[in-house]
Amino acid sequence: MSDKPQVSKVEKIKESSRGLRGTLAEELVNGAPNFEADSLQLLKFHGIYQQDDRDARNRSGSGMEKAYSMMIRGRIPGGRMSAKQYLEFDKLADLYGNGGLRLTTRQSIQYHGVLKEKMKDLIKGIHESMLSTICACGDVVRNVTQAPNPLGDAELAKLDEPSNLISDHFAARSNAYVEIWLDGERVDPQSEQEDPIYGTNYLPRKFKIAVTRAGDNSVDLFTNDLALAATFEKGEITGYHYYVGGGLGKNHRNAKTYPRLASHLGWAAADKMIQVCESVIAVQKDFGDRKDRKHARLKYLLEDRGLDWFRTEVEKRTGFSLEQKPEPDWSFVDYLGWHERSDGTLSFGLHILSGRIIDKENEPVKTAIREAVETFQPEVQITPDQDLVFMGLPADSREKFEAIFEDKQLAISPKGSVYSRALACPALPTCGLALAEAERFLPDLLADIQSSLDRHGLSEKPPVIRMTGCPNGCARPYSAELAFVGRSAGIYAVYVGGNPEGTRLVQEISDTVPVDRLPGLVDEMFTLWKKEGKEGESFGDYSNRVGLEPFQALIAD
Ligand code: SRM
Ligand code: SF4
Repeated sequence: MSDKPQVSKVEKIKESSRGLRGTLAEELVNGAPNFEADSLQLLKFHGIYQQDDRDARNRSGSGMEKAYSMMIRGRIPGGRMSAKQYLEFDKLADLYGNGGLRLTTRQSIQYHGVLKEKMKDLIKGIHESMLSTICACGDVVRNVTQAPNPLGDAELAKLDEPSNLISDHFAARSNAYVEIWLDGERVDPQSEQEDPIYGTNYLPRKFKIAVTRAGDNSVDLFTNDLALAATFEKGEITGYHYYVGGGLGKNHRNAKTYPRLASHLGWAAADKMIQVCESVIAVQKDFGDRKDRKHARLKYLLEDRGLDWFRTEVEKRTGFSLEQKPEPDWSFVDYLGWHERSDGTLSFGLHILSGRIIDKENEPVKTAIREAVETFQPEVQITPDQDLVFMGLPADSREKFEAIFEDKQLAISPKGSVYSRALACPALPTCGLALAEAERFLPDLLADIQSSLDRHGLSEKPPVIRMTGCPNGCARPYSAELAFVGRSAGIYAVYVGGNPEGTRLVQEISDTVPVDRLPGLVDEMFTLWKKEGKEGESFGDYSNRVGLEPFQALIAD
């Protein structure tokens, strides 16, 4: 008989957690700076990761205590916030975090550096702003992403409702969150009704949902477990195309783990939306791998059993067939800069490199954004590219808005063409899984890449560049045109061949490129693209057409 456990350790922790309670309430007040190992798994369901400052760890060497703090992530469907909510989030960062906000690739906001004793006040503050952190992490449906709507497009505005509905419907129902963080009345877990969606073991792994309009890929929908692409008639949503089984995480040199783009499941009428979502999630809940967390995402179920099997299982649960309509064509929609909205007001899409909103010496970005929000009281929307769109600015506000930034010597536009769509994950020093730098190294790398583009006369068609500190793929490197993924300190895997629309995966050139070699390598790749690229051909399309060999030869030289 095999002595292998039937389910992973995390499964047992969830199962015995009494509705995500565990010993969190007790540990919260035990005076220690950190939580116990099992509790770290449960904290995620409440939107919290325990971290320690990796720089401090390096400085201290072995033997010294880790500098623990928490990362706390909001649940903000579609990244939509009122001015009041944004200002509350801004204030909470100063009161309880490290003074900064970090916009994420799923249109949320993270606080870093929150000490254990401040967590409760922070979460209460978020709750008072009518948002929460529930299910922002954990084996549940995470923050729902949604196509940004800078123009006040009436159809895109119709997506607010399904996004909110999905977000609410798939939030865990346990009273634990209210009890632990909001001083709510304690309920006996035994008397609590079992979660109708998640039961007691929740999902096998995290589950990500995106909502967009058919054709608008500003949400990178193919990287989601489940994506809904709305079709419209006379301004009303008629139904959704469903895509399933996208996901990016992999491990270096482990062929059993891989990124995968979502497959088209079919189309169903709008009134069937929750039924289809519930059915897709139920199939993953019933059949997803609960033994091996590296094989537990929906994408592996799709690969192992096939799309037809999956569709049959979904249809068994819905009781109707999904229509096989032709798929939409996809494009990326740019929302940066000034735009006139349908109601005559303006929107401004502010590029924020790696989504980091923090005041630095001579760069008071957080203060400037706060001042702009206080002055104009706009609604804001965080984008899946870690940027911030201000919406509903008065038609005559442009000069005054720009002056807020100019007075502080802050650029209002991206530094160069390659910056607008470039992404990096936080990596060091906060991310416990980081193998190499990403966000902190991106500015230097982009400066080099921009000057290469300028030198070659290619700055009009900059590639989509993304960088991560490990292969988990948080800044979506595998759907970029050119990507750098940390392998170990100072060593990166380099990928090419995606496309600007985000509908194709990259391929790896090499996974042992030293960081100092990156700028030169990119410049040599651009030399080939300039020489051999067809008229108007993007870097991603060019590199996909010619294959890996010419690029690998550059490394071998
Ligand atoms: Fe992520 C884990 C940051 C979007 C795939 N991700 C982490 C953790 C929590 C590290 C950890 O587990 O200890 C990172 C915290 C770093 C820090 O210090 O803040 C982290 N992920 C992020 C964010 C903040 C990156 C960013 O630059 O914005 C994004 C937060 C999104 C949100 O608001 O919910 C973020 N992560 C993503 C995405 C992109 C997406 O969802 O659109 C992916 C790839 C898509 C996917 O899920 O496949 C992604 N994160 C992962 C994985 C690999 C999952 C896998 O299936 O293998 C991990 C590790 C894990 O789950 O074991 C991970
Ligand atoms: Fe951390 Fe890796 Fe995600 Fe970057 S990609 S935030 S290093 S888990």
